[in-house]
Amino acid sequence: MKKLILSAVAAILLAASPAYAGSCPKIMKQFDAAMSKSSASVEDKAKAMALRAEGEAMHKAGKHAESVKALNDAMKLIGGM
Ligand SMILES: [Cu+2]
Repeated sequence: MKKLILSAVAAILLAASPAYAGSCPKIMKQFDAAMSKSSASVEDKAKAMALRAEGEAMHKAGKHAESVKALNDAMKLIGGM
């Protein structure tokens, strides 16, 4: 059931992709603020930084849904959400 909801959410995100164009920079800013306060391990921070870079690259490539997902994953790693 949870999987079903998640794939429905993913489908909506993909369909609404252009509407997310402005979300990525917002999340990146939130991430940078959260990173400076994060007490996550060095390892998790490194993983989060890699995901953030990936998210930024995908944002620039116009893949906003994927970008938002990577950035949110990065936020989770550093306890930012
Ligand atoms: Cu974007």
